[in-house]
Amino acid sequence: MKPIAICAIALAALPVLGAPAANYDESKVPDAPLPDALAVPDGSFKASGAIEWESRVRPKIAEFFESEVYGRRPPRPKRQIFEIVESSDNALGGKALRRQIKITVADARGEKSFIMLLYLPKSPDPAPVFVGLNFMGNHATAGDPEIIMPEWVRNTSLGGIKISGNRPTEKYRGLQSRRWPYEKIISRGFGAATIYYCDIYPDLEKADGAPQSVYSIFKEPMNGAIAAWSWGLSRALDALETVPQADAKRVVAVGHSRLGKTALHAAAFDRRFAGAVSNDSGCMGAALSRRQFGETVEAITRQFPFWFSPNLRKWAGREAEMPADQHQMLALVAPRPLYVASASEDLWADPRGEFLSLAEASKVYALFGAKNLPSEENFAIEKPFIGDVGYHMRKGKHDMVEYDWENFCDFFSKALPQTR
Ligand code: GTR
Repeated sequence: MKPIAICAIALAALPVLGAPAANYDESKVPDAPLPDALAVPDGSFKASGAIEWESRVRPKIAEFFESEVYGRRPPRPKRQIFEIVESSDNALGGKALRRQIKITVADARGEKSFIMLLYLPKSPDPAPVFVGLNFMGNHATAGDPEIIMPEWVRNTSLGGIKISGNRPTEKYRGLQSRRWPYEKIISRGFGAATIYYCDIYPDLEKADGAPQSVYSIFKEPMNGAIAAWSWGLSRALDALETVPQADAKRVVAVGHSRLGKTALHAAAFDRRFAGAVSNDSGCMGAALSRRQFGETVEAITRQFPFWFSPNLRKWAGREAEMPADQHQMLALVAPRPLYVASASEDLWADPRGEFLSLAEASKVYALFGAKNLPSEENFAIEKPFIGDVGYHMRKGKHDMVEYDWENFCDFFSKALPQTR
């Protein structure tokens, strides 16, 4: 394990100003017992079957995560319009259909629009679809010259190209295509859809983008970027429901890192999603907070307070007292197929904590009759576990690449119903 540890220190996100140094030493992980996956947060009731868990435990867990962690998810907007603004039946070298759908959402205080990019295989039956947000604009996900650029992008720097003045650039076209291997996904029989995350809630990182976010269309005050991004995935699903070649009953929410936290949240709070992939989602994603390994509640709420409910801050350093931990968040996806992926050098996201969390959440899957569930020996580099839930740890860094997608496709090809 030594080389991994050395790499992790180099790789770990820069120290968060004012936060204690991150722990990467397994022997220093606190010995804090996990809340029972089958029980309500105050432990006063434990489910002995799936129906009891659904009716009595699940709502209390969801309530905890809304009030103490992510904030309340915005409601469905009063009005929505879906317009195909660009389409081709001959995309990706003739192998795919491409649709670009403008989604307009409107509520009491105004409206906002954003574009969903969608590729679908050319198949006689409606295809299952992976839907996820992207970090750099739809045009950064593929070299395809037809992809419409967003109007506003966050100032950032990628591949030596610096964005300033929030203006998108052609130079970003395809720059993150390794994270979106569309041709591979299409060849496996899946569609893929994406929206630029800052179109939903600008992630200014050093300031709160709420005023320019979708929250501005609602009368009620709301906060928490992850809840807003997750709401954006639900709007993507609404749009997919209008596309005849997409099977809206087989849509899987997918995301990497902060957008992996988002994908998990979307599937947890919108049960129309047929499943979820949480890739390298770490702290307040798949990883167990009680381990305080890598990123902690203290670090994340100091650096990114506006991703969450302001209530989360009060749990900083008090993880062991939190009435629920992230395995219970994963369990909100049950019994739908769930895939957690880690990367061996991504210690900031705590791969072991992500794996153990899935193993604990599996107890809820077992209540629903699942038998093929992970155990300790499945925490191994590049030996994917494809059972009633899925897990792999890719060798390497914090990222989402073709290897990850191959395994997502393997898992969901088996786990989703074959046809609608
Ligand atoms: C990091 C943050 C992580 C993860 C990551 C990302 O700085 O600490 O929780 O979300 O950003 O989204 O890339």
